Amino acid sequence: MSEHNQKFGFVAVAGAPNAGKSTLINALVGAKVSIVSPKVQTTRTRVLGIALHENAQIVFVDTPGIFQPSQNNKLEKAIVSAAWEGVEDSETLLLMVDASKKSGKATQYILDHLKDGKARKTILVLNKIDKVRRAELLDISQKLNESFDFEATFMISALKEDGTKQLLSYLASQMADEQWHYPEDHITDMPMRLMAAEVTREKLFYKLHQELPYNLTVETDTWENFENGDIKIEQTIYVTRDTHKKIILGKDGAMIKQVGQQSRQELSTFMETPVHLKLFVKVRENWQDDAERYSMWGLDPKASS
Ligand SMILES: Nc1nc2c(ncn2[C@@H]2O[C@H](COP(=O)(O)OP(=O)(O)OP(=O)(O)O)[C@@H](O)[C@H]2O)c(=O)[nH]1
Ligand SMILES: [Mg+2]
Repeated sequence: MSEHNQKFGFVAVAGAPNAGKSTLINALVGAKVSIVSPKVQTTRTRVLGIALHENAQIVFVDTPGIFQPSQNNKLEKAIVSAAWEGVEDSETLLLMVDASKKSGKATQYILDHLKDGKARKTILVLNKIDKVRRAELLDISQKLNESFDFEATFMISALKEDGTKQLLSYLASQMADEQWHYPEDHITDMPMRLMAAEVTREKLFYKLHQELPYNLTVETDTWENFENGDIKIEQTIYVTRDTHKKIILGKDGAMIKQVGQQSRQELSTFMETPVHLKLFVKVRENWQDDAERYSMWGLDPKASS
């Protein structure tokens, strides 16, 4: 690619929890860079996913879902604050809406904030159209467009990759004439140790229920590259209560074994080499108060919103 006709830009993706933001970014990048789960609040920090389309390099900023954090919950406040930062920094914003959801409260909350902020190109993306009737879709689109001045509206299914190509080529056409910021083969800026911890956290999200997924965190403690190419990774799952530890271990350690197998498989595929993964579970009642636990995600433990 000649450096003279390169295009480049950042595009933030924001919306209510579970709207499908991470699914969309993975589809546009063409690889899994951000973990996905059926539960809300899966993404905890800003994740960059870098996509190429013709002469354009587009850096997508995945953000945690925006919601009203509970008064005394430090982690929730830090997560939502990271999401707003992603939005504030962006020149172009995709506002993602789950069109199959009845209540648009979270979206309205975000729009009200956007109205007060700086001028930016905001594009409405109605997602999950595979679950919604067309008439309903047009109705949602009309209502949202009446309440906010969107640059464009797209109706897509991130999961089925329906309409995602059109969205990507539209965004590419909007990028400025600017040299690429990343090498051609870069798909994320996330450090591998964090990425590996995120993969394990995703597997736990699928297996665990109720409040448990939100009360745990995963960290990569050691990472060893062997001469034969194999990788050995040790990770600790921090939980807040002994009962949670028991659930994660499962009967005779069956649960943690399954989680370990699934995570190891995905990591081996991703890194194209055998991965040996060892998981530990530790109870640390107040990990949500440890500044150290936040720094690996680049989250601010003192965030106030
Ligand atoms: N039917 C359908 N499901 C979708 C679509 N896009 C995403 N999903 C599902 O919606 C759920 C949430 O997807 P995520 O990509 O994790 O959503 P998110 O907006 O990143 O969520 P948070 O990180 O928690 O804010 C997952 O179960 C996805 O498989 C879609 O187009 N159609
Ligand atoms: Mg997400």
